[in-house]
Amino acid sequence: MSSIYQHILDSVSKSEKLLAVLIDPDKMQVDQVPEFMSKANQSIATHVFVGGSEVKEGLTEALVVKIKKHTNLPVILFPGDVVQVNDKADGILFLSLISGRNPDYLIGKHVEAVSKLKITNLEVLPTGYMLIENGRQTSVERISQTTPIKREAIKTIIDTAKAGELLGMKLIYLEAGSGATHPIEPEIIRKVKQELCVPLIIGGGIRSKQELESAFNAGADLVVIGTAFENNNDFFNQLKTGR
Ligand code: 1GP
Repeated sequence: MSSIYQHILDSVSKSEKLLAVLIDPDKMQVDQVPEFMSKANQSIATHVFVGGSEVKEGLTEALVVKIKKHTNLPVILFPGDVVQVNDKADGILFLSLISGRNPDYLIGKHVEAVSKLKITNLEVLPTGYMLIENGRQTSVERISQTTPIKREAIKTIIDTAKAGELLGMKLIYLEAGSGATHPIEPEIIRKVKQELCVPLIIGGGIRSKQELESAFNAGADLVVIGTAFENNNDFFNQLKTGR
């Protein structure tokens, strides 16, 4: 079986767009998983991301076990903290918050995670994670105690993304924040994509098929959506396979 990363690269080379459904263990109960995943399986979703900003120990693992029973999609941890690392998923976004200057989120938490990662078979995906200002404080900003990059600071956004790539990060993730009032602007996506060789992930505040397509058209290789699936039962119907 090809690796998660190789599959992403293959998709990018074929211009096939990818969609990750984000499940926050703090917001989804284990008994809601079968129905939710049945809808996800019939949609254009290609990945399941699992993670949240503040999740109690053990919740993520239990949820991942249940998700794996109900889908063949790759399940990737998107952890807000080391307690969310577990060996039941297929991979992990090993996120370095390169938009911020908090050493804990640049390298500290990663050092803490190593002893756990060494005893798992998780595919580790080194990811440059960048928080872009969205008009209000996001939980990533609050917990990491970092300042997002201003939307207007296009050069800083581009150079930060490129620095992440040059440091060897295999993915760059532009984040507006969960539940953001508006997604990352297509213009920012377009300009960052032009500079990057590695795949580009976009997430935060995408609530409609039109916004999803706009992100894809601007150059997003993989889009992450969480809140819209939590709040709008019909959203999966709009994203059914073949539509
Ligand atoms: C959050 O980018 C993800 O980390 C998804 O955001 O919940 O707004 O879709 P939403």
